[in-house]
Amino acid sequence: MNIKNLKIFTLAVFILGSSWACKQESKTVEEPSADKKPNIVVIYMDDLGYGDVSAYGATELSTPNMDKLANGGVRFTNGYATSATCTPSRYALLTGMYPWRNKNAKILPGTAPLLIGTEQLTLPKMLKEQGYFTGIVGKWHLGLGSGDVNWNEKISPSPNEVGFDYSHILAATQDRVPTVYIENGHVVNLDPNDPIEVSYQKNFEGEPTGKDNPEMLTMKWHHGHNNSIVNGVPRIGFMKGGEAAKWSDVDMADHFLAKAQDYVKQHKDEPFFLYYALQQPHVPRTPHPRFEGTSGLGPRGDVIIEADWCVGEFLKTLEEEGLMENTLIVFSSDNGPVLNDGYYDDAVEKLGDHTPAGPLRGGKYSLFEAGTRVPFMVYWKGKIEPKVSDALVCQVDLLTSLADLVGSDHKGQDSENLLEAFMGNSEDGRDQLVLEATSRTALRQGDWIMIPPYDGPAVIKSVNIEIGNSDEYQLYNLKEDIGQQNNLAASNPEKLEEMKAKFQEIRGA
Ligand code: NG6
Ligand code: CA
Repeated sequence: MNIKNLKIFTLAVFILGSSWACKQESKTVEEPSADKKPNIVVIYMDDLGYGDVSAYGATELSTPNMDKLANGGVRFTNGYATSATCTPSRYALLTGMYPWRNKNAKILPGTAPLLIGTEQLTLPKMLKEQGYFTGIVGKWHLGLGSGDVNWNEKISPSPNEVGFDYSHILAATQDRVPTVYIENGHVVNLDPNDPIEVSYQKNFEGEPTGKDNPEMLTMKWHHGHNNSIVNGVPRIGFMKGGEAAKWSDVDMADHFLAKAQDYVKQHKDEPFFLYYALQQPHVPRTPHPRFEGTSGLGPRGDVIIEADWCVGEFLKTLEEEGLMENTLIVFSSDNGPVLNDGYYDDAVEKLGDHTPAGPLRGGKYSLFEAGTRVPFMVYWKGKIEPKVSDALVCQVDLLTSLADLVGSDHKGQDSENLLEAFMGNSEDGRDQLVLEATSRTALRQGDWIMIPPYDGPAVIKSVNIEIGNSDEYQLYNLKEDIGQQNNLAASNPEKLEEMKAKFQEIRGA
């Protein structure tokens, strides 16, 4: 090869080489985006009932944005929280484990230690392992620290120690102290010269309370809720200091929405998981003034309209960022509805024809259906075909199902792989499900539910909800009797025995 030929040869090699490199490059750019893992968002409501969403039959209020998810995705008619109260449902959602396995999984005070062990498998940990950035914005209510939290220092362990890269939360509930936001373990806007103290045992000297200072209240308490007063609202628990850090109740929805939107914008280039846990329509119901009176149903209706608006704004952000086709969205609620949950807020008086539980019996705190059967939909633009599914699914199943989706082998202890049902490809859900309400449990199996006898009042008078207690076994066929009016325990002893045996097998003696 002479010099000239060598030059031509070198040039040819260079051109071929670089076009090959180019192909390689375009391949390496293309491939990850072809199997790019979908973003996952869980939008979780607090106390939203089966009948509170228009796509689930509500006629007295309209929830167009929730409906968009329900009517554009899989809308489950048999979708359950594990529990009829907040803490246990959230525990199950995040750990894939039945909450009754953990005796502390009950409604927690704001000072409770972290309920999830830092060594435990969690949904965000599983996703983190698969390369996801993970975040929570909103209500936590799973405890913080290891007991005796000093709110003026870094709070640990917190969501950040159980799988979340980012957290911006309220510690417990909107009606419990401390009434401050906590970001990555630090109270937001805390003035070190005005330290926060919190107690669920006794008041701090000289501090006003709902009980002793009714003249300071803008919202009256009905039962409980008569300790420290923040923004005119009497709360559960006592708090002192932290003036600059206290949240504004009417701005809470906007506050969490903005954090959720920022989170999406910041992490749009990596697969992300967001647990967006709204506070509505839990008490105290404090709609922003622009939503006041919008439902005609009083503050409970107004905050549902407000929450629906938040969902709409959040979806807009996903759309604007071009993320809709690559984001799977799960929408649900932690437990069923309650009207008067401790404040005089017109929820009962202005209810009109609205039926928060839809056709279901009971409500929050109840072993009857309305306690745990909740709005539940899965939406993924372009990937999931709209459909209504009767498959029996539970929030506890999300961990194992989403693990399958993202290529992880992890399985939650009680979490079934129902990915095909969640994607709308199959009507096969669970065979059975143990439901929990204030530490009592019942068994759903196929179309049937068996509620064992429990002591205690049939109705919690303060909230006016039938909670499922009876001296007798109760057995209902939910397909024929969704309102649980006909107890078939006496007329169908075989089914009853079969279910008692199954229940015992799962729950232990
Ligand atoms: C109850 C509260 C109720 C609500 C509930 C927790 C009283 C009398 N009632 O103890 O208002 O805060 O706890 O709700 O204090 S949950 O949705 O977070 O489980
Ligand atoms: Ca709740």
